[in-house]
Amino acid sequence: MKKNILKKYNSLGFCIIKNVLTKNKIKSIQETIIDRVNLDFNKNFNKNDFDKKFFHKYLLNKRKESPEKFSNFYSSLQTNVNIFSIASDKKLKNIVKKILQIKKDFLNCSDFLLRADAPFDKRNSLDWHQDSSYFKRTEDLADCCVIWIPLQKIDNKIGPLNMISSSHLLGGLPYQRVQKNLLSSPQNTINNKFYVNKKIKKFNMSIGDVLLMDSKVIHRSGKNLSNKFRFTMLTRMVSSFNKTFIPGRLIYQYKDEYNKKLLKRS
Ligand SMILES: O=C(O)CCC(=O)C(=O)O
Repeated sequence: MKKNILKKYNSLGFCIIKNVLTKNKIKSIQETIIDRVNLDFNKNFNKNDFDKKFFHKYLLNKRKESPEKFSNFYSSLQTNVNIFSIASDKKLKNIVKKILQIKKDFLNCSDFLLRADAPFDKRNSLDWHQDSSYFKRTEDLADCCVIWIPLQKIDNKIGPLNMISSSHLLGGLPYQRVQKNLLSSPQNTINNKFYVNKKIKKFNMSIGDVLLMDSKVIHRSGKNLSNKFRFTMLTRMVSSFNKTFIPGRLIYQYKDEYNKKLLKRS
């Protein structure tokens, strides 16, 4: 990684690194999604169908017609091992270590997720926020790096992430938690003086590129104006080298009621 990239990350709060993940790795994740669709909806999509309009059209219909089934499909992917394997990609780890300025693997990863942002979606699209308000793994917010990995080519139509340059320098801002309804994603909203009339930065990205962002950068979902889902993988990596790291398990709870409900459904 070039020195000017670290400089850029420190001053703007984000940077794009090209060709971090191999096309084959991204393809294997696309195939994992296709396999899950085939299993959950009893279909026979081909492993090369990921970018095809008919594949996305099919999924959009399922999301509308059978929201519960779609939600099951989506949730099953969240803990898929192939998707999780991105976090241990050597090249990615080395880049994040340089960004967080640690020499050894004192990298802890949490809040790993796959997003599937539907065209013109209003339910799960996130308005302006800082990730530091959602994910607390370290007292020193500079020790947390957000990683945004698209599974498709990103252009203005499908919607790049929108960010405000150097907004991380504002520090962790006060926020209010708002949830419009049970189906929509909860949002940690910040005062609009921090984003109104500010210049929005967004990047086109190719497959294999990775966006790295300080967890205090003010950002929001890009509008998906295409006719396809926007599939992305996201995680937050924190340095656990410093004493400010907050240790803890991801989730270790017996969610009896939740599990019973799932069993009844199947
Ligand atoms: O990918 C997106 O649309 C937004 C993701 C995001 O802002 C987040 O998870 O914090």
